[in-house]
Amino acid sequence: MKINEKLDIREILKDLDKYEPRRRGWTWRKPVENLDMEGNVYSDASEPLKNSVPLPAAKYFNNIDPQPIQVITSEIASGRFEDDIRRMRMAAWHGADHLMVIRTAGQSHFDGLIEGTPQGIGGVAITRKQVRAQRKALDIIEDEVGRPINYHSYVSGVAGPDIAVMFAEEGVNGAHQDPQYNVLYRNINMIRSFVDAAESKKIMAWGDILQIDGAHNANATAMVAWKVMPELLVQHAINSLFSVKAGIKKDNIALSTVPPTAVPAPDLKINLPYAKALRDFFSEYKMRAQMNTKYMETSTREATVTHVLNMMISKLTKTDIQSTITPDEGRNVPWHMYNVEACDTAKQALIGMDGLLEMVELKDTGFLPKKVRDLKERSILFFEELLQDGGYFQAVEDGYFIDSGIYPERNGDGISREINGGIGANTVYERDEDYFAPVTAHYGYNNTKQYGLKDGESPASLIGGSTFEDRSKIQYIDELDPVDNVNTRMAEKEKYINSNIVKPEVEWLADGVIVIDVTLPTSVRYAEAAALEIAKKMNLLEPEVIHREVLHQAEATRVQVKGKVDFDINLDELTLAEEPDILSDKEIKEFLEDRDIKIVAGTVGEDEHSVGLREIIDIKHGGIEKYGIDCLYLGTSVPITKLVDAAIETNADAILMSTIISHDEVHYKNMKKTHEYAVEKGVRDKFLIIAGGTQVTPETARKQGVDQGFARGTKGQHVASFIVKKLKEK
Ligand code: Z97
Repeated sequence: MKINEKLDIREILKDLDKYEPRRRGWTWRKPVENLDMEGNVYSDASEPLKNSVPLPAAKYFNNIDPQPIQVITSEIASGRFEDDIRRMRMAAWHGADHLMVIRTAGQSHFDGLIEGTPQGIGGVAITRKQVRAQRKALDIIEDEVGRPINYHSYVSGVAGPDIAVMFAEEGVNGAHQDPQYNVLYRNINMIRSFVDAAESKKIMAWGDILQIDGAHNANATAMVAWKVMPELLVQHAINSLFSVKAGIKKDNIALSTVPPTAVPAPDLKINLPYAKALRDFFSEYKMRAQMNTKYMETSTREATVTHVLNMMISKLTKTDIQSTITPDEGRNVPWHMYNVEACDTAKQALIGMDGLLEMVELKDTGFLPKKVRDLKERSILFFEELLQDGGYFQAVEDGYFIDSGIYPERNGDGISREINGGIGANTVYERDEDYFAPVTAHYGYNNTKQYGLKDGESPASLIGGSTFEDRSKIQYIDELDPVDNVNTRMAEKEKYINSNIVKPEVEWLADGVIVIDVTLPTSVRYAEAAALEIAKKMNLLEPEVIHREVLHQAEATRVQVKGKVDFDINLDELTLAEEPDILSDKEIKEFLEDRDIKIVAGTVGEDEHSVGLREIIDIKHGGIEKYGIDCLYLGTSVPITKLVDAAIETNADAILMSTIISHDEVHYKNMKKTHEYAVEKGVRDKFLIIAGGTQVTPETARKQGVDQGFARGTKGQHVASFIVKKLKEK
């Protein structure tokens, strides 16, 4: 794969029936002690990437891209897996190594594995084809960035064990699995859910799949999210220990933690003690932190601040996986740019807090430990009461969970499910005497001894291996739906695939969506209506307001509108602006290090506009002084003869002449005169003549005999690069 080429989705789909995942299991980042990047030493960094997109400010640091120690998650599931693959590549380049595929359709609603790749409504269902295509694409992407990428999805619903098997077969590396999720949020029968979970977890243990629980859903569902803190500890405990008993190693059990509140509440005062209590109780397990979607609105700014505050807590309590939720969750529009921004936010914040725990520590007296203890006590009492009252199933039936009172207070509004009710009720049967399950990973009794299985042998050996050992037994079904499948979807987009015809996109190739940002001097309701009218006048199709922000209720409102354009752009018909030919600061400095370079400079003719030239020179504005170039500034309205004579006298390497005034082409005439005077003096080859000004066209300047012309927007780096290049040529 060449880094400057697009992923060829058709190539990925080719021979998918023969694809085999190259590894099983979860991968953590590799820490590097005292990683040194350009003299910056990191305490909590992991191995750098082979290829990546560094943060914007990295250009001042020779483009270093330090990677934090935490795994970074991005959720990508726009509903079209072929486009999601492209976004996964973008996210990986921005530092994500845990890519989650979650469907808005609700996988739990399906009672079996689905074949083919139906797009579905508001999301795709999990299918073998889609999982295989994405894992195969991630193999390519992980080679490209030089770090393993964990692929993740969800094991839930009555098809949970089937999905777990498929995930183990297909090399899925992480999955949510928590029977409490089925029970509380999907009303699936609790007995069935726990039996299925035992089986699923056993399979996940075989597949070395990292498991994330579902406790965080209580934060998003509860009326008052912070009040469920004590029961969250209980939910985590139930699932974690269940997983251990089913055979998952603790290193592969991650708690799904979510800060229970957000600003305007006093964020850290509530969220930090909670995170600390979790860390104390579950010190042997991994923590995965995610933002609280309940408090996520459409403001990217607000979501970003919440994300950063949350990461401060992650850092203080040593979270292992940092998830990035984007404001998309607030408006339900997953877009490329928000995934990428959220990955960058995580990377920037975590690297920014590198070494924090070497400098500060959490206090062990006062408010924090008091709060931590209070939470722990409440959760223990919750658990004890649950046991006294007949155990977990009874407690759920009695509405213990997702109650809006902070335990021991109860408001009687918890979610209640009947022990014998819900989807899949009464579908659990005792195993028969001669029950026989010759499969590799199986929970409980499978009666293989009577068929001659010896201790330590895989039960599947009795049938020559199950699909885990013998992949030829896997049934791969490509597409069942002749209308809604990846081939028809791609055929519709043919014109845009690997072609020079482009159209804007936010989530799907050529979806045509763009966003306009409008500020109007009026109140919200009028601003909203006016913004839509503006979008229509701009010929945007299907305009829709996606964000509004009061700047002042009478003075102004900011509105974001999304809409579609229905035209294409042909890249072959574009004229590209000349690219400035610049060297990096490091290259310039290295070249100039042992050389004494001098320039003389002045505005010429009768031109008193000195600001532009001063900024090219001045160190404060990033001018050429910063590279150690000796600058002799002769002032304004300098005669050109004086400039040349000074250059001769000081043995300068270049003249920098500047003019803004351009009436009667005086700026070009002065360039010509300078060149000719230097020729007349026999010194033209002794120094460069560089001319700048707002009205200068480089090409026309060169025609006057000077070495180069620089126009509006020129920075010291451009001029220094030019000087260095010319000196190198010499
Ligand atoms: C996250 N943003 O990253 P269905 N099992 C568990 C879950 O938490 C979920 C499902 C299954 C969130 C993901 C919420 N979690 C969103 C423990 C979903 C999904 O496809 O909705 O039926 O199941 O954790």
